[in-house]
Amino acid sequence: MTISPLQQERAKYQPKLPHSLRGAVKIVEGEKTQSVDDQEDIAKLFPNTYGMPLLTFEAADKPGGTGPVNVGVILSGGQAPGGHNVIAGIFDGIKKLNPESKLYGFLGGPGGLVDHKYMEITADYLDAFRNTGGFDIIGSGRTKLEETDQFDKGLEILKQLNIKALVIIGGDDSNTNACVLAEYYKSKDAGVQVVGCPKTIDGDLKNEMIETSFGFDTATKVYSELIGNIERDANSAKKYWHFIKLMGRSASHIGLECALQTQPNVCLISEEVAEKKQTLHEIVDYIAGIVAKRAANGNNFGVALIPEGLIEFIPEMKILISELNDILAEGSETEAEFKSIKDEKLRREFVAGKLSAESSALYQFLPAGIANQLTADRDPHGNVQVSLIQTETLLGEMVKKQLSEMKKEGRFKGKFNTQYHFFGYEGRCAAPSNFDADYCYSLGYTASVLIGQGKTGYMASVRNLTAPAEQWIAGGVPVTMMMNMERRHGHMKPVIQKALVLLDGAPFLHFAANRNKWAEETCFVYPGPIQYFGPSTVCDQPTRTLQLEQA
Ligand code: FBP
Repeated sequence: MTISPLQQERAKYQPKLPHSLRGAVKIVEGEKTQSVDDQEDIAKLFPNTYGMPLLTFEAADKPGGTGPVNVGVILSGGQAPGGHNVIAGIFDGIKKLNPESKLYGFLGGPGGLVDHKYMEITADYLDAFRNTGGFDIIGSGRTKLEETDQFDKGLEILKQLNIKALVIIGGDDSNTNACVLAEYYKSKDAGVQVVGCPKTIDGDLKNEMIETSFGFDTATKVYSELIGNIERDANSAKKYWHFIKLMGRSASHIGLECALQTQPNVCLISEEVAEKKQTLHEIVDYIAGIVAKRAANGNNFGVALIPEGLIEFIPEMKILISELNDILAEGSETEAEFKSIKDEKLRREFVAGKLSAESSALYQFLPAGIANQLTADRDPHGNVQVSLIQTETLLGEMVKKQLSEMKKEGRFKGKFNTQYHFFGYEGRCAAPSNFDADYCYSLGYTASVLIGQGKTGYMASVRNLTAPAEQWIAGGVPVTMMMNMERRHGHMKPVIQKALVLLDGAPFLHFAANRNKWAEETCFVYPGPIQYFGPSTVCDQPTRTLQLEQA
């Protein structure tokens, strides 16, 4: 197989570990924990794994040997840079516990456990994946491990392979399910520990003990490089407004981090839109106002960042989408009537006539293409597929319409030409930055220590991340500590709280204090590509979000 020169050099990179993980490790037990909310309910649902103490690792004098331990690993959900290093950390960690230990990977995500699809990860096989992006070492998938018959099916193969511990690398939902699985196996005395690792480029799995999810650092650096390149192009040609949608299913952490790195003219934050109950009109007005102001200064160009999840945070759009879901519900009379109409304009008129007055007005205000999209793209449950809506085009087209009105009134005298982009998949499998390479390896290594100590229902935690890696604090957090009860599909369920952008947090406040200047002036910053070799000030910097949070 041909590998790039960078990959060849990168294969030699030895990820940095916290001091406490470099030799023998001692576990220090902290206070007993409580869930963030709904303590009584969560305690009842997790009688065996609730209330466990926080764990911190310290360097020990004597190594504590164990017998060989077989471990299984699963990659769950969307790809995030660094996943291969988590697996490398687990592998090296359990081999250190005992060289006879074995690591099995379940193939294609959680489904691999249920369907008994697995492979042994050997040293030779693993070596080619060290410090590389992607999840292709064993593949990933979005099957949800929720049902007891899935757990029982999984247990069959775990027993067959003599696996004593399972590491689930995933986001908030996958780690919630990992905890449910830990509780189930413990209640059955199945002899299988379950440990989680915090993954997602979206950055929305974080709290006091999990400072960031892995992959966020690399993905935002890749997007920021691309945004910086576009900013420079915009500033050179001075003839386009670029509307860039950025991945992040719901929270706007990615958009905010990229804005902090690149200082664009506009960056919308979904959480703020929801908090201020902004309408689509108001958002369009806001952007059009900035375009007009810049045009008045002779700057007919700019860059606007739009978070992927925005639509669902605009209260009136949420209502419209839910009404559309009802009108076009699978098998309903209205759906049949809608489908019998072939002409798109007539279809739109039909839908507008069925909506409430407010939603109908909003629906008719949308560009025709977007209105069509809202009734065309349905998921298997018949719901509008919000992630497929081209929000960047929606906003760009609406701003164009608004500016032509303003032109008639003499409030806009410039030009407005647009380019549209969506950055998401471009960043999910990038070669991990030094930060992610080190952080992921440390997380995997931490998981192996938790396994060696017989722990279950814990998530690997590595903190103090703005300090040099040797000062990072490794340990374990009981997953139940991060939980509360939320309504999901009509039922109250225990889940890990999703971390949205905090409007009183330092990263947002810094952005809010500067955005007007960035809007009117041209303050672009061009971060350039991720550097893997060179001065630490360039190669080892954590995200601006982490720096501001921990300043
Ligand atoms: P995870 O939450 O599983 O890490 O995935 C996040 C994400 O990358 C989102 O940013 C994006 O909306 C989604 O996955 C895309 O999913 P898919 O890979 O299924 O297209």
